[in-house]
Amino acid sequence: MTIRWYPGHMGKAQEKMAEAIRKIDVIIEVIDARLPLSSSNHQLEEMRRAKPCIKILNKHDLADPAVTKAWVRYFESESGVSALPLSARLHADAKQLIKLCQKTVPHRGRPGWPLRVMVFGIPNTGKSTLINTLAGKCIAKVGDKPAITTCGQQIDLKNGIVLSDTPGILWPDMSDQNVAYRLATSGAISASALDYTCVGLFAAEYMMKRYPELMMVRYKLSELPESPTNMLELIGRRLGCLMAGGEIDVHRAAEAFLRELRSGKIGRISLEEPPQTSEEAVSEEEMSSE
Ligand SMILES: Nc1nc2c(ncn2[C@@H]2O[C@H](COP(=O)(O)OP(=O)(O)OP(=O)(O)O)[C@@H](O)[C@H]2O)c(=O)[nH]1
Ligand SMILES: [Mg+2]
Repeated sequence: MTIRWYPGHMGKAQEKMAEAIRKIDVIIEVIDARLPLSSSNHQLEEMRRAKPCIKILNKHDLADPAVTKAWVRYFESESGVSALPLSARLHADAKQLIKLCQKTVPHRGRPGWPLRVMVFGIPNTGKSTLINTLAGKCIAKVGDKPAITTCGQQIDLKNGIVLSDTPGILWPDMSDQNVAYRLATSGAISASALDYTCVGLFAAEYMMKRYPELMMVRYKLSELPESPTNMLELIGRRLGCLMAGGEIDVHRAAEAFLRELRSGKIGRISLEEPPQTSEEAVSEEEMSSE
């Protein structure tokens, strides 16, 4: 099934943000640490007009730590970009971000000269959670489904920083369906725009290849089944997703599997790795020919 999801409020929000960015000093792009490139909005590059950008690899607590390290190196090689892995619910992590904002734009953050920060990102990456942690109170509505925030708001942190919360926006053209399926696996796409069985099969295939041990431990298997379909059936049996008559309900099994994967119950996982630089590719080739 082809995944497409671009509700009307996203286009309108993007137009407003492109205008509002003129009066912003630094952009925080909140991306998902488990799929940093697929969850980066490529439209931002044009919108940000060379303004500094801090990429927050959020939900760091759910991602594979070694892969996240490689992603930080990857993003920091871009001009005007810094990258910081964090968990938006942690106050200590939020403090680190405040310091980085102040270091990035040292000439602002004084009375009459607030440091103006826009928190930007695709749906469900944790923008509102981050704002609440930074503010030290619950100002922005948070929820475990995409498109919780549909219109922006400004928050004065009273420490020289003014934040703008924004609705999560995607892009109209989802021609790269691998990206769309990774987004759906992470929970960034509305359930109404996807088929759980298709996304569950995609995720099961990936997990069987990339994290076979985690799958075997979580679902108490001595070896992996032959196919992703068999995997979902096994998961359905383990989690009790049965129809009347005892047959496995694969749709419910896929939904339950995705819930476990998203919440970290299977383990810390990354859904993609940074593209290799040409130097890395050459050194790997040299090693394998030795
Ligand atoms: N494990 C984990 N969950 C997080 C983290 N940050 C946010 N979440 C959860 O992710 C879900 C989405 O968080 P929100 O803050 O509503 O995300 P958002 O980016 O504002 O979403 P939209 O408003 O829909 O664009 C919620 O269930 C949060 O509790 C984190 O660092 N780690
Ligand atoms: Mg929000």
